[in-house]
This record gives sequence, C-alpha cells and structure tokens, in this order.
Amino acid sequence: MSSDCAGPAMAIQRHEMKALSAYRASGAPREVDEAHPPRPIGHRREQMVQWVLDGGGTVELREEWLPGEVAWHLLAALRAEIPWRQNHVVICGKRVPEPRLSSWHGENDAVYTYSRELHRPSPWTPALAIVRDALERDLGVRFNSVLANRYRSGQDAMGMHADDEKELGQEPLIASVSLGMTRAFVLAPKKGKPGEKQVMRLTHGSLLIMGGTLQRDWKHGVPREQHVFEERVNLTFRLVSARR
Ligand SMILES: O=C(O)CCC(=O)C(=O)O
Repeated sequence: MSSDCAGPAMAIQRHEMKALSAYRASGAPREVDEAHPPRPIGHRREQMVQWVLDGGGTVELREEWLPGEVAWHLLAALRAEIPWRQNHVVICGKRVPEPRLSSWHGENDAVYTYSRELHRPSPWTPALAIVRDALERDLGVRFNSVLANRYRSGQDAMGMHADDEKELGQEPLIASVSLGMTRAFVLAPKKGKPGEKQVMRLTHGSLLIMGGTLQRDWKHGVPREQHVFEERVNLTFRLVSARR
C-alpha cells in the first residue's frame, strides 16, 4: 500500500459554478454560498490512498474529491437530468428487474455491451459533463462514456462482477464517483478464497480509480445493506472503443 500525490488540485470553473447554482431550487440539502465558494474540485494529499492488489491491479481512493456542497448539487442535478431506466436480467430463464436504476451516456460511438445487452449512449447531461471535465483536468484522461447507477436504498445493490468487456481494452482505467449515502464496495479475487475479499466504504464525493490488471484478476460489487434507507448515485467513467 502506498500513498502519493501528483499534480495540483484543479479549480472548479466559473461556468460550472453557474450550472450548479441553477439547481438551487431542485431540493439539494445545502446551498452554495458564492461569497465563500467551495474549495476546488481535486484531491488533497492526506485523503488519497492507493493499493496494489495481487496480480498488479490498482485501486486508489480519494475521499472528498468533490467538495460537499458541489457534491450535493450534482446529486440533485443527476437525479433530475438522467433518464433513469429499469434494466432487466435473465436468471434461470426468468426475466427479473435489476436491483437499481441505470443509464448509459457518452459519445455517439461509445456503444457498450453489459448485462448481455447492447447499450447505445444517451448524450452527456450538464452535470455529467461537469464531472467528466473535472476528471480530465485532475487525471489527464478524457473519458468518452459513463454508466450511472442509482441505488434507491440499501435494498438496491450490484452483484460481484468485473468490468472486463473487450470494448474497455486490456487494462481499463475506470473512475468511479460516489454521491449520497455511503455504501460498502467489495473486491474479491476471481480465483481466491472468500476470506481474501477487501471492503472499502465509498463516501459522498469520493473518487475511486481502478486500473492495471484489476478487472482481469478481481471482481467487485455493492452488497445490499439492510440499515441504509437513503439514496446513492454512482458514476463509473470509462473509455470504450468499438474498434477493440
Ligand atoms: O456503485 C458502485 O460503486 C459500483 C458500480 C459498478 O461496479 C459498475 O458500474 O460496474
């Protein structure tokens, strides 16, 4: 396990503040005070932890990557803007609703197959574009797509899986931004014993970066949590290529 920090924290742009202010009436729990603007989007050295797991996969967690006020506004905006969909999966020949709502967004050619279905992207929404641009400034990577997942309560979940579809390439870089309720995020080796799993808590405004061979060797998921009654939205930004 190591801790490192490269590059300066990036300032939130004036037009982004304006876009967020436009959501003041949308039920966000806290207001942005323009006289005392929130600290810039970006990481703080002491809030960044990186793990290198067996096989060379990497996981990096940046707590409070989004300042609290900005994160609450983004959550309200995403709830309103995204055309949330109930997708289905087939289990033992029966079509059942997935335990969450989802939406796939990005550039026109970012066509992606997951849960055995082909997904054509909806356009970027203003709030998704704000997060995409902040990631580009902070990580130097321009993601071309994002999967948005909405967990309405602790009854909603994501089963253990790896994002190892061929459209994502050999060692995909995935940036996962969490908003709303803290939920557990479980990592387990594909070939390991159940006891080898790692659990981290993904808090409001955190950024988790998965890279290297993580998707080849490890699975991840978000288990049900009986005592969680509030909502969480998670955004996993990806680089999808139809030509792979
Ligand atoms: O909600 C999360 O933190 C995980 C989402 C996830 O695993 C995915 O989108 O593949």
